Amino acid sequence: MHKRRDKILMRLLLVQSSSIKDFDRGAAKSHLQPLSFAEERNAARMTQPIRNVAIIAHVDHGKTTLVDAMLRQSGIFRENQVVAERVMDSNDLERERGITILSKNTALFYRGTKINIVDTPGHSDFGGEVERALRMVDGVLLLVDASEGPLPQTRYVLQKALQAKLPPIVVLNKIDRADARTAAVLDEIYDLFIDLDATEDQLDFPVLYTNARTGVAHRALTDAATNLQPLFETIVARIPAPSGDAAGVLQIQVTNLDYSDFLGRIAIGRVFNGTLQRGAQVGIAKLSGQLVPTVITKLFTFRGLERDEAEEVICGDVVAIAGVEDIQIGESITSLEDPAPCAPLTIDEPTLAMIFTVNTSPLAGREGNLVTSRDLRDRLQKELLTNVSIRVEDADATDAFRLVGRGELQLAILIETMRREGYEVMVGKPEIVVRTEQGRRVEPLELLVVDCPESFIGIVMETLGSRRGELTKMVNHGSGRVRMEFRIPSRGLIGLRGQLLTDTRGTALLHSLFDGWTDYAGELASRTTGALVADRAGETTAFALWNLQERGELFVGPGTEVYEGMIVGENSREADIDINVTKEKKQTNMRASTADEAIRLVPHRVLTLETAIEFIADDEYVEVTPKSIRLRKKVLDAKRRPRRWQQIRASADATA
Ligand SMILES: Nc1nc2c(ncn2[C@@H]2O[C@H](COP(=O)(O)OP(=O)(O)OP(=O)(O)O)[C@@H](O)[C@H]2O)c(=O)[nH]1
Ligand SMILES: [Mg+2]
Repeated sequence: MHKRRDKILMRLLLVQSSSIKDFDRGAAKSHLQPLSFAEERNAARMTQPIRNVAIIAHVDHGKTTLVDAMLRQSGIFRENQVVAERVMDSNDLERERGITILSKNTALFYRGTKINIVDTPGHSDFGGEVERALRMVDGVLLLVDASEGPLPQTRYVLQKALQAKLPPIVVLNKIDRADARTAAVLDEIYDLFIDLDATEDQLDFPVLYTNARTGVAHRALTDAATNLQPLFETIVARIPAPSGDAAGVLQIQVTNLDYSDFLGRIAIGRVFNGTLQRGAQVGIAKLSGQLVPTVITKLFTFRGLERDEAEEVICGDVVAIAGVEDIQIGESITSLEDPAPCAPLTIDEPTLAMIFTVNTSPLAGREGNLVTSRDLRDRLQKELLTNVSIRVEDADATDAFRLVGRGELQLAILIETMRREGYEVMVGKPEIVVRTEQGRRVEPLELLVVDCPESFIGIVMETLGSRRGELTKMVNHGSGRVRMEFRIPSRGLIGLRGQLLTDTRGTALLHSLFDGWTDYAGELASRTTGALVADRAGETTAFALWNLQERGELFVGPGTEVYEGMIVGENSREADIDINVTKEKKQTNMRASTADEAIRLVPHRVLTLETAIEFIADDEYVEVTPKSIRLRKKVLDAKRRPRRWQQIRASADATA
């Protein structure tokens, strides 16, 4: 026992002395005043002080930027290390889109205290990531943009944090913005806390004012702070130290999975109790209730972007474990003799479903190499292991799966990831999960905030009215923009973003939040335009397109390979029409060159994955391959295809 204690003390001293220098070096490097060394070292402590904190906020309020600044100032990077901006957004899609998709762990040292940080995504579709992250921590930094104020996802993440009884530190970020309205936003935050039934204790939150870009945190808006020291101090002072007994029964809960080419699957979790030692015989408490014995051969702790191999990890810390292949999120690692698994993780139910099916189009298999139903099934099963907020069900048809997730973006990100891996897949129109509760049909409801210039109020109200949105609040900040709040069935949100952006010439901002279940509201209006459908296979010609472009908006340019039943444009009228886009110009004596005609072609609309998904109707698919995004009718053969407008007529006649 004594030997072990000495070992720990020794390590602590090493960590503490180096980390104090690190922080000051980091602060100095960022042209800030070096800090004094007057900190007393508490070498008598058994374990190193630790704080575990998650950063939560609405999308784009600056979480990842703040983590960047914290890492830099903690001196975690080498002197000459080149570090990308928003370094925690490490996967390709995150970097391309500038958003965080997956929660990620990092750790830094502030004057001898290890601060484990979880950076979380702010977009509501990734709310499941936040729920898991909260399991790992003892407190949160609630970031709020000093100009935008609290938005739906601020409410969601704060609600989850308060429910988990995690003390918050409020950080008003982007105080440098010209339109910052810091005092008013702080009032709005208090209102939000009260609205969420925060307790007295929870209301007594500390407030910091930050510019995450320059890495400065103020305790009072006008004080002379020049670095993030006030933030680090507040974290150490106000986030409770982790509880647990290092000598107690081992309890670890896996809340995240990672993968490394060298190490295979890596399970990340918090040690709630006991000490995990390398080589230890432990039990994995499966979600099924089984206890599976295993030996832990490789453990790591976090340090900046690195992971340090460790001999043991004591309760309170966050550990990464390699070599346990079939471990899953939510499962516990515990003692074999005296098992005490952690309570299972429960997270909100997903509400949006989409059919994924193998690509059956005539051009299938040309661009991707993973195209069979088997490939698709395996890939979706793999996704389930890391993505706890989706479900996969077998759909009625063969070769089709029903994916249930949190939102269009979440599913679009999955599809985008799959196409980059070489998959071909077709997806159907997203549909909202409707369920029956005590004999009543209920559907999910959403709290929607639309922020737009005053001049567009009318059109926004009209669009939302047609989707059964109910205006609950309208605030005019006097800046020329208004903020309107609606309650609206989640179904009404499908394709809404695209339409409102068109309605408001790209100026509207939309934020939504799942807000419970409501009685099924009946049919909603769907797309009011028809499709221009290719009536034969071939290659598009400029001549044909030029003749057809009056009909609506085209999605393809000249020289594109098409097939019968492929959608090549949007009709400006309600009905679908079949058109020949491959027609060649007849040779005549007239001197009109094809080049002239090509010049007069209106540029076609380029569909992105998300706009394609928003566009399609019930009888259509988006065909996704590594190189192309095509739209098609479910039934390709024109003669066998049901006509959408005929069905609409029929149903209208029936009710008349
Ligand atoms: N002016 C200003 N801009 C900031 C500040 N902090 C962050 N930003 C900018 O805000 C944008 C979003 O920052 P991120 O750090 O990606 O925000 P996030 O909260 O991590 O976003 P998600 O993870 O996608 O929810 C970036 O363009 C940042 O440069 C700040 O203090 N002032
Ligand atoms: Mg982020």
